[in-house]
Amino acid sequence: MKLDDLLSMWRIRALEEKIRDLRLEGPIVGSVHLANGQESVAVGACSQLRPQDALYATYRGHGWAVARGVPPREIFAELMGRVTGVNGGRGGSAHFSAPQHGFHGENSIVGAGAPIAVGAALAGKYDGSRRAAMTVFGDGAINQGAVAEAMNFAAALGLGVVFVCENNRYSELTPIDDMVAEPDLSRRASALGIPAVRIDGNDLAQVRTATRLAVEAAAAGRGPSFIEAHTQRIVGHYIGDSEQYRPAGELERDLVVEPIARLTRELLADGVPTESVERCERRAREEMETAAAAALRDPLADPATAKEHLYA
Ligand SMILES: Cc1ncc(C[n+]2csc(CCOP(=O)(O)OP(=O)(O)O)c2C)c(N)n1
Ligand SMILES: [Mg+2]
Repeated sequence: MKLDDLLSMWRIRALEEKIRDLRLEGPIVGSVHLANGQESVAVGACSQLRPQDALYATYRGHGWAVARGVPPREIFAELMGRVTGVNGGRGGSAHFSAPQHGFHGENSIVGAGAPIAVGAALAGKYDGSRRAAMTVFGDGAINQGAVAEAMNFAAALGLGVVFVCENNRYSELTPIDDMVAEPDLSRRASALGIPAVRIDGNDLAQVRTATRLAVEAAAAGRGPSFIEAHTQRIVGHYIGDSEQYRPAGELERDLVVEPIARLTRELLADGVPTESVERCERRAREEMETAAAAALRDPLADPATAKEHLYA
């Protein structure tokens, strides 16, 4: 079970490290945001979602898509503008979606997923699906008006929204202490009447428990929940970020507690053979190399179709 979790997190890490290489080598163009170090939040939260539940992610969403079951080959192809991409190469790194997997899209507008998830939960009330609509956003996004409005509306109408705030302590290059006076972000939700918890997002068990309770509440018609998951990104905000803003020693500390290092230590302490632990990384990297190589062989999307699927 714990080995499966390690493999799931390695799949995301390996996918994103391959994406980084392809971005630096050229086949991927444009702005790319990686979530190295935050994998446990995506893996733990998505493990509790049911097929009918809807997830709304951000530009830092590749791992959430993988955790929701979107095939890596289609993600690589999407980021490389290939016709076989999950959106035919139109969405790219920050804007792809796969509703057939309950992955209703990334979004580059900070905080914009929250009101959309509220709409999905409202629709779920009318269509009888009682879907949980999960929206994941960052500690910076919580200061967006749209997020506050979405939380209040969900609370007032008792809608089944699961608000997941990934608190990685930074909004782009700005540390959280420069943005808020109250470090406990969950109090924003409590103040609006939403049950809220703060958890260690590096601990898969805590992520699973908090999400299970939130999804159960949504499915039972008991309204929204808020989860503040403490985490860290161990790479830059975007590929190319020189990370000058990091205080000395911070990254070294984060590399000790980040979820893959943490679970690896736990497994070895439990007596799981080193070989079994190392096989997870090897297997994940092999899978991603194969998926990326296949996507690279696929044809580029035809520019003549660029205006298809556009609505204005
Ligand atoms: C409405 C809006 N304002 C500003 C930006 C520029 N921007 C892109 S990412 C980002 C940081 C958001 O930080 P956070 O919500 O903590 O998420 P993280 O990047 O840490 O995952 C900002 C300000 C944007 N994309 N959209
Ligand atoms: Mg952040």
